[in-house]
Amino acid sequence: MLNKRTINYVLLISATISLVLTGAEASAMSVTGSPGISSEDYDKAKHCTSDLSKHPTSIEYLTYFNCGHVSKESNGQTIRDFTLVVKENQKIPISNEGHIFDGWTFNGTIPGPTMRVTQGDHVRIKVINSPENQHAHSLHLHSIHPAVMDGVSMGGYQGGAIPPGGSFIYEFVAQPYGVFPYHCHVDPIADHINRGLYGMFIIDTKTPRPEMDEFAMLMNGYDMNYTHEGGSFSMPPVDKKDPTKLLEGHDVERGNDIYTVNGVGFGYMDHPIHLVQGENYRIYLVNMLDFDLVNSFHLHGMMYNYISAGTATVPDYKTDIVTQTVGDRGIIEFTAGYPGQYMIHAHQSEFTGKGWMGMLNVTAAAPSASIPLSKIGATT
Ligand SMILES: [Cu+2]
Repeated sequence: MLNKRTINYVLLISATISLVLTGAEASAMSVTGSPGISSEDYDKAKHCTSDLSKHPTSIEYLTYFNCGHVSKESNGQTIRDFTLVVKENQKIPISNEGHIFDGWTFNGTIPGPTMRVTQGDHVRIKVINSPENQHAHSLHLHSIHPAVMDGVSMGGYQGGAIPPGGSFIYEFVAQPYGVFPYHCHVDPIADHINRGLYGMFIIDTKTPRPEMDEFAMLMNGYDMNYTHEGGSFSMPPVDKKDPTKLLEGHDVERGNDIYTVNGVGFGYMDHPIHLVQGENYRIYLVNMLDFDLVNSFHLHGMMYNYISAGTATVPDYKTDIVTQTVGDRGIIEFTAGYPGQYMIHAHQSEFTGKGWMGMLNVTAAAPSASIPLSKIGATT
């Protein structure tokens, strides 16, 4: 059994190795086993939860990483089994002011659980559509997999529409590494997604990224006037008397009334996220806000490195605002700077006023701590 210091050392060595590997060398590695660290020790370093059936609160969601039930193939390949249960008509608290959303959920929460695997793992996700539900559902994961595992009903695939009372196991080898959204893909998709059937799926690099404290943040929104302005998007019908015009009365407008990160509007205003000056932090950021074209993440008082889609080990650029369209995602890495309270929020005032606003509380490492100014800034 390795202690934390040993694990850190292994991670450091592994991270160093990753710097000298070329892309071709890295991709040529076997899918069985990670170089330099066992899957058990890697899972500990990832803070994988031991409570796979937990319904995390929006506070717990930050650090709730579900890495599945782990077993091994005879060739040593890691197998990860997950179970997602779909339930409709769930009453989900979505603000600090008492708003309740009539949602559909994977495992009882919006967003659904963050599932976390390592590139090359054999992944099996069993989706159970509860018998009391009224609709078929599916699981569509982004990343690479066969069409039969894509969770789309077009093409007649069994996993594209699981009837109430049914189940389906989505099975594939996890690739490539990166951050991905997952969501239901049954039509009308605007309803099936935006009732709450979505979450985050992380495929980690085989060689661990440099060790940092890590958070999951999924940006979303809620349409509370569902029965009034609901409806699915489709081609507007043509006026056959005058084909240069559309038939009147067929416009479908959808909009969000509440905006959040991790499901609860202003959740991190009431519960600021604690950081320690000089420590490095990594945020897995996914945007599942529909009906608005883009969402954004702004950090006050600090700058961060950004890795688009999480599909690289070195950042694309340094910024303090990143903009993501629906389904987009990436990795943020930064060093906590001067002590104090700092906002995180969308840089669209409508979104911030309606809930997408939180606080980071940076404290000094110790009262006598003297952090050199050179350490205060985004990681290089
Ligand atoms: Cu669905």
